[in-house]
Amino acid sequence: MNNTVVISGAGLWTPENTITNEELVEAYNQYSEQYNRENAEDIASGDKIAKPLSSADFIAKASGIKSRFAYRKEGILDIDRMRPKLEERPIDTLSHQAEMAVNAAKIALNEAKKSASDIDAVIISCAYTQRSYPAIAIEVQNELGIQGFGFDMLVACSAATFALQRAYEMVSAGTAKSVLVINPELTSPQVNYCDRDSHFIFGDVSTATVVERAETANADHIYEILNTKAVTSYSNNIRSDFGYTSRVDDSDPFADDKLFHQEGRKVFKEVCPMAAEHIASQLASIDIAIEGVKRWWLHQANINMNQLITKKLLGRTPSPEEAPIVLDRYANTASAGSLIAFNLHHKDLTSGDIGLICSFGAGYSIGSLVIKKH
Ligand code: CO8
Repeated sequence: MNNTVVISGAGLWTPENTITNEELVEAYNQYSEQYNRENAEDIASGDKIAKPLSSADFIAKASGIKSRFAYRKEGILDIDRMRPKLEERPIDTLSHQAEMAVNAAKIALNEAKKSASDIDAVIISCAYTQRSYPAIAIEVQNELGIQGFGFDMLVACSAATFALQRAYEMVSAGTAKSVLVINPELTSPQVNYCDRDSHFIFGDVSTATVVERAETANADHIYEILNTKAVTSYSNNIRSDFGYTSRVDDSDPFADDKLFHQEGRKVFKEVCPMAAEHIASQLASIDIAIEGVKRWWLHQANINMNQLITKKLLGRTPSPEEAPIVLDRYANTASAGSLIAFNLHHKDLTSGDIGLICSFGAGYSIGSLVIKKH
């Protein structure tokens, strides 16, 4: 039996609302100036630290981010709120994250020329899920009318690649015939819009991918999964500590450490060499030369990181066609970044072309798949 496993459909759902650096910085700076005025005495006595001002130019230069999408814009730019306003939905209504997931899933199913009856497993994989149970995947499975099973998994920035690897293994082993992997990245609720160093980093988006056997695939664009590789290495440099015990550990469940926070410089320095080494050893293990990779769909956290990693690998700066960047419009979308790049930049490849999907981030975690166009 032919055991070849393929990616046969990809979907990208983008929220309608955009927030530019300028809009975000204006709100943050107004908030900070108000904070500094209101806390002038404590700041003067050293009891509190003044909030530094942010700059749209700094953000674009340091990260490559110019704008981001928000599932809900209301509240984010309100200096008396500084967080999105998400209405609570009744339990008989599709949850926000399931809605994002379904939107991307329908596009991926259409691209794969599949219907619900062709799929028998759903994985929701992302940086946060809206609740613990019932799994968002089971809600999505129900909404789409899929038989079989679904489960949620969390691996921060590597959630998408790690889930694709699990899908590959399930299809390969025969425990599922076709798997829908969905990444509804609703990051904005965990962004600290009052923190100058991180208020600009994230955006919301949803991506979806169909993984199945080559023999059942009939899409226009089919990619054989040649190899998968994952590694994790514990680090406290990127953390988000809100969890189900926040209610009982007698700390402030809304304190800064409960939101996304990081040592950005350390992450940059430590993750870039890890990612370059990971990719080089993966390609070497399957006898593919670095220059044999036609397209690099890399994680989208910081443009300078991507340039450093690809330069380490190629010995030169890749062209935008070779290593597409979507950060300028989408910002960092946690695990979805490499798949946004894939969604927007794969249809021009021709039969035999090789590409690499790779994520890197919190954990630390790195996940990658080498694929070949049929
Ligand atoms: N405006 C103006 N100035 C600023 C700003 C700002 N917004 N921010 C910092 N500065 C200042 C600093 O204070 C500093 O000033 P000084 O030199 O006087 O001390 C100067 O600019 C330089 O600051 P940094 O050294 O911090 O700036 P960097 O050049 O390192 O850029 C970055 C900061 C962009 C954050 C960069 O370090 C970076 O991108 N690092 C990589 C981080 C990364 O990839 N992290 C991964 C996070 S994502 C992930 O893993 C998934 C998590 C799950 C999703 C969570 C969703 C909420």
